[in-house]
Amino acid sequence: MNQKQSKPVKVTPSLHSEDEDLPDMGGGLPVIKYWAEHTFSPQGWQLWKTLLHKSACLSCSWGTGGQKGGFTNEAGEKLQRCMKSVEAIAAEIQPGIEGSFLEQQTIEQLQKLTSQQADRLGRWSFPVVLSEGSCHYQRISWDEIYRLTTIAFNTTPQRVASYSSGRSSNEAAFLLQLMMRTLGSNNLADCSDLCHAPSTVGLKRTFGTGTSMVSLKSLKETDCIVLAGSNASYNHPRLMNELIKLREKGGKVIVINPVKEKGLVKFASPAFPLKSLLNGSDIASIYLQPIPGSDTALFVGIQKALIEQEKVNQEFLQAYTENWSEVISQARETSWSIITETCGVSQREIETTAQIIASSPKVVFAWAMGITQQDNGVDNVSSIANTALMTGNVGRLGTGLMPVRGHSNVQGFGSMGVTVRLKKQIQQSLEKLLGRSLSPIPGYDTQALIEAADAGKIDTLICVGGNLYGANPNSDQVKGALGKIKTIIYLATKPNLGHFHGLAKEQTMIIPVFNRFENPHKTTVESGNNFVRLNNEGKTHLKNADLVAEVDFLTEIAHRIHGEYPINWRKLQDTEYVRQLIAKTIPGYEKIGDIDRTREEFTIGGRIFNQPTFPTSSGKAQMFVTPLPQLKLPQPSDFGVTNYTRGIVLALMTGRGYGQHNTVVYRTEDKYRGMSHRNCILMNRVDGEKAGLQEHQRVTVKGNASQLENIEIIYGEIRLGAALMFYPEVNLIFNPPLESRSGTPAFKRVPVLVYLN
Ligand SMILES: Nc1nc2c(c(=O)[nH]1)N[C@H]1C(S)=C(S)[C@@H](COP(=O)(O)OP(=O)(O)OC[C@H]3O[C@@H](n4cnc5c(=O)[nH]c(N)nc54)[C@H](O)[C@@H]3O)O[C@H]1N2
Ligand SMILES: Nc1nc2c(c(=O)[nH]1)N[C@H]1C(S)=C(S)[C@@H](COP(=O)(O)OP(=O)(O)OC[C@H]3O[C@@H](n4cnc5c(=O)[nH]c(N)nc54)[C@H](O)[C@@H]3O)O[C@H]1N2
Ligand code: SF4
Ligand SMILES: [Mo]
Repeated sequence: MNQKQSKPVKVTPSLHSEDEDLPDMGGGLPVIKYWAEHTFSPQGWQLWKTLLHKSACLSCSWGTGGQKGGFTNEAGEKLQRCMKSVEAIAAEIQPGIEGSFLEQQTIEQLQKLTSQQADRLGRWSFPVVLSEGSCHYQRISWDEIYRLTTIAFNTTPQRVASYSSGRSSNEAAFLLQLMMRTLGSNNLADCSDLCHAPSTVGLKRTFGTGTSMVSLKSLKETDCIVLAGSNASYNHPRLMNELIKLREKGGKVIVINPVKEKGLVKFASPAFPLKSLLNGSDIASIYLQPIPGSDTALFVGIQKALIEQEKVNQEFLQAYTENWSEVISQARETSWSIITETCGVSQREIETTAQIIASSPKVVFAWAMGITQQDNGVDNVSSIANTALMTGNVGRLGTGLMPVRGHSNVQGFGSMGVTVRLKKQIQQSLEKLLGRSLSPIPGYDTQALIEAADAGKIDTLICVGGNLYGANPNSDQVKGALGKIKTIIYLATKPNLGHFHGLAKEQTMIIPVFNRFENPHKTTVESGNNFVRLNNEGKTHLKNADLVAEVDFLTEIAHRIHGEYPINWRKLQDTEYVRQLIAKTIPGYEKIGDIDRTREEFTIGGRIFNQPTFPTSSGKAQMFVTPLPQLKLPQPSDFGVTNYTRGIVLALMTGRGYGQHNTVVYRTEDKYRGMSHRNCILMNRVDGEKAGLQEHQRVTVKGNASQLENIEIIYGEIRLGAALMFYPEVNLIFNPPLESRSGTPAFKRVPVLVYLN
C-alpha cells in the first residue's frame, strides 16, 4: 500500500489521555481544546474563512449564521457557534479522494472501513460509478452520468423513488419534489421519517401545523422549559445557552431522560467564559429518569397531579380546545399505581414536576428523539401537547411546543413538500402549476421504501444526501433490499458506509456536490425555530474538483426527462427563480420571493402563535386521549440463545455519541458517558451485578435480527432495566416495530439480551 492508501485508516489520536478523569459536567475545557486544535491547525485558515462565510451552520437545526455573519443568531447575539459546527466544517474541508486511490481499492476493501474511516477518505470530487460485475468505483463523464440517469428514470413512475437528508438547500428540496411529482411519483422518503415525523403528525392533528411554535425570542421569555428525550448538550449545544440563561434568571428546567446526561445536569458553556466555563452552570432543576418508552405514562401522571392540585386551566380548555373532557377523564381515571409502574417515576417526583409547571407563568415544552423514536411516538407528542394545553401554555409569548429538530435543513425539506404527507395547499398549488392532478398513489416513506425495494418494486433511487443504509435498522436487510434496485444515484459531499454497502444491482453512481458554503448559487435553509436563512455563494477549496450544484444536477435531469414541462427547468438553475416559485407555492414563504433583493432573513408566516387560535377546522386545538404503553420485555429464552451462562434482558436506547453526526463518526470516544470506544454498552451497575456481569467485561448483545459480540460493559447513571448503545453500528441487530401513524422506527426501546457465553 502506498501512503495515500493507508491514509484513511489512520485514526487521529484522541483529545484526552485514557487515564484522564471523566468530566463531571458537559461542555467545558475539552470543547475549548477542540476549537484551539482545529482553528490553529494547518486547516485553520480555511476553517475560519468558512466560519465567517455568510451561510448557515451545517450541523444542527438550532441554526446560526447566514446574512448576519457566521457567529450571529437570529436575535443578533454574537458568539453563537459551537464546536459541533467546527467538527462538521473540518470534515467538509478535507482534501478530495484521488482517482488512483479508487482504482486501487476494491469495493470489498472499502466495505471493511468503519464509518469514521470512510469519512476520513476525504471529499468526493468527481463523479464515479460502480457497475455490475466491476469491483471498483470508476470515474465517469458527466455526459455518461446524464445518459444513464435519464434511462434509469424512464420507467413506471411508482418504480422511481427518492430519499433525502436535511443538509441540502430549500431550493434543491423544492426541485427534487417538483421533478418527482411531475414524473408522477410521490415516493419522497426523507430522513425525517426516521426522526421527527411523529412530532409533525402529532402536532398537526392537534394544532393544524406540524412545526415548533416557539421562536428564539419567545423561548427567551419563558420561565420554565421541559426538555424530554433530548440530549441538547451533545446535539444542540447552543440551546444549552438558553437553559443557562433561564436558570440564571430564576427559571426552571425539567429534564426527562432515562440517562443522567452530564451536560443536562451541569454544563460549562464557552459562550460565558467567566460565568460558566470554569465552574459550570446548573441545568436541571429536577431530573426524571423514566423507563424508556414510557413518557406518555409520565405525562398522563403530570396531568393527573395537575388535576389533583386543582391547577388545570379550565377556562383555557373551554375556550380554545376540543375533546378536553375525555383527556381529563383519562388522567383522572388512570390509577397512580398504573402510572408509576409504567413509567418507573415516583408519584412524589411527578407531583413536584406538576407543581413546577403549574407555578411557572410561562412554560415551553421541548423534546427530541427519546419521545419520537418510539412505537407510540405520536401519543408521546400528544401527551406533551395535552399537558401544555391543560396549563394554558400555548399561544402566548414564552410558551408553546418546541420539537428540537435534527439536521440543519430537515424542516425546510418538509416545508418544500419533500414528504409523503403533502399539505393540501401545496398540492393545489402544484396541480395548478402542472395543469393536472398529482398522482393519487401514496408515496413510500423511508421504511416503506425499503420494503418496496425488498419486494423488487423499485428500479431507480435517487438519494439527495444522507445514508439510507446506515440510518435504518436491520442493516443486512437494508443492504439486501437496496441490492434489488437497478440504479442508485447518490448525491453526496463525503463518502459514507452507504456508498460502499448500499449498492444497486446494476449501477451505483456517486454525484459529488458542493456543500452549503461553497455552492456557486445562493441558497436558503429553515431552522427548527422556523427562521429562514440565506446562504451566500462560495468557492470550494478542492483542487481540480469536478463537482456539481444539487440544483444544477436536478434541473438537468428534469430537463432531460420532462423537457419544458411544466416550466423551463434550465432557467431554474438560477436559484432566484426557484425562490420565486417557492414564494408562490409554499405557505408562509412569501418573503423568499424578495430575499435576493432585500437580504432579509425571516420567520415563516403562520408558524408562531401568540394567540391560542390555530389553523384547525374549528380554530381550536384538538386534544387526543393517549393510551398508556404496555411495556413488557421479552424473556431471555425468547432470544433463542441456549448456551449462555449469564445474561439479562434490557430496553436498549440507540442514539448518538459525543463525536458523531448521525451515521458519520468523527471521534470514537464518548468521554462524558465514560464510553471510550464505539463498542460499549452503557448500563446500570445494579442490573449488571444482578446478572453476574462485571464492568469492562466483553459481552454479546442480541436483538431480534442479529447480534454484536465483544461489547464492553460500562456502568453509568442510567435507569434500571435500560441500556444505551451507539448507532449506526448497533443498527445491525434489530428490526424494530414502527410507529403506526408516522412510520418511524422505535429506535429508543430495543429489547436486547446482554449475555456471556
Ligand atoms: N453533534 C450532533 N448534533 C446533531 C446530530 C448528531 O448526530 N450530532 N444529529 C442531528 C439529528 S438528525 C437529530 S434528530 C438530533 C438528535 O438529537 P437527540 O434527540 O438529542 O439525540 P439522541 O442521541 O438520539 O437521543 C436523545 C436522548 O434521548 C434519550 N432517550 C432515549 N430513550 C428515551 C425515552 O424513552 N424517553 C426519554 N424521555 N428520553 C429518552 C437518550 O438518553 C438521549 O439522551 O440531533 C441533531 N444534531
Ligand atoms: N439506531 C438509530 N438509528 C437512527 C437514529 C437513532 O437515533 N438511532 N436516528 C435517525 C435519525 S433522527 C436520522 S435524521 C437519520 C439520519 O440519516 P441520514 O440523514 O440519512 O444520515 P447522515 O448520516 O446524516 O448523512 C450523512 C451524509 O450526508 C451527506 N451530505 C452531507 N452534506 C451534504 C450536502 O450538502 N448535500 C448532499 N447531497 N449530501 C450531503 C454526506 O455524504 C454524509 O456522509 O438516522 C436515523 N437512524
Ligand atoms: S447549535 Fe447547532 S446550529 Fe448552532 S452552532 Fe452548534 S451545530 Fe451549529
Ligand atoms: Mo434526525
